Amino acid sequence: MLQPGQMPAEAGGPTVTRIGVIGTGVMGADHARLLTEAVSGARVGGVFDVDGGRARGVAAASGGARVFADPYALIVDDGIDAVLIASSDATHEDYVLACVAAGKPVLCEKPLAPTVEACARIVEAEIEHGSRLITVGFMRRFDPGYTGMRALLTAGEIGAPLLMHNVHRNPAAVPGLPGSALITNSAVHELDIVRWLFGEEIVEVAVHTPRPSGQAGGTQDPQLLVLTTESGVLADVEIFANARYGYEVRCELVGETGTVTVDAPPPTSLRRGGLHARALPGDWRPRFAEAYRLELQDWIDGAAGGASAWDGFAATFVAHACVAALTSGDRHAVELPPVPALYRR
Ligand code: ISE
Repeated sequence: MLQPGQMPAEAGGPTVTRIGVIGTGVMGADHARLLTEAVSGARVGGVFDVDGGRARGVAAASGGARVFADPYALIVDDGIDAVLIASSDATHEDYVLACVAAGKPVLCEKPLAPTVEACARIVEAEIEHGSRLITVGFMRRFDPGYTGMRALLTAGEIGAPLLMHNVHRNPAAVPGLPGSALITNSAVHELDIVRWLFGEEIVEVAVHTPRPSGQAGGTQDPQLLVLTTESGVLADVEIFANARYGYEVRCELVGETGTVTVDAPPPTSLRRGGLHARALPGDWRPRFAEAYRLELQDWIDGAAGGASAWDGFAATFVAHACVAALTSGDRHAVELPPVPALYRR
């Protein structure tokens, strides 16, 4: 039975894991490019997309990978050792369950699934299988800024943590997007990072809303989430999906004796005409390029540093508590079920 540290490899040749990529849109294409150009020990073995032309384009760019007409055929194919799922969120559950049934390691883009019930079914299937096959694509866990912050916190450099201020901005979202999507699609990263950074659960959430931006096309945007952890750390998250000026993610952790800041300043900046300017990316791919690369390499190496199915369940569970808090305007207690034995560290 496969363990996270035992990625299968092509028989007889060099150790190369053949990855089947399901979903070749923005994220799937980017993952396929990284697997081809920037990750060692792997290659794209096959691709599937509902848009056949898009799949063929990514297959050609990946050195001639096979194009599958059926995602389930890709999953069970003997020429595919492990599967990367980057299709639409609603399809994740079926594909992940099929990977578990086939006993193949799977990296599923976040969210693991859109509902708490679907995430619970996935966790149950993995427990039934008896060993861990699922990794969830919370790539910030590999971002050098966040890993540096965690290392300083763990080393005691800033004393006990008290507060964390997070900023998460996108230039533009689809007009008419429900306010809940800002939480389930974007802030879910901070929900994961808070659990990972402090190594404890979020026990209470509240969502505050200013008047919506006139640029947001009717969406409740921005929002301010306030998360309370088990030990009493408060983390606030500004989530602003129509900030217009660019993509930006940064945060500051405040401890009893110091603070740690995560930002991603490009190495080049311009001073001219009384201004000091630096470029901002248009979306998350350049900002988290190194995090995506390290995440994939960790997965291919079987190092198991990524988020587990339980982490995916927990993030969706807390996200839905935030959505309830957004709707009611009240604070919501978050009571996660006990961690199953398979996921205990
Ligand atoms: C997007 O779906 C992502 O996952 C990005 O990492 C996040 O920063 C962005 O807000 C989401 O829309």
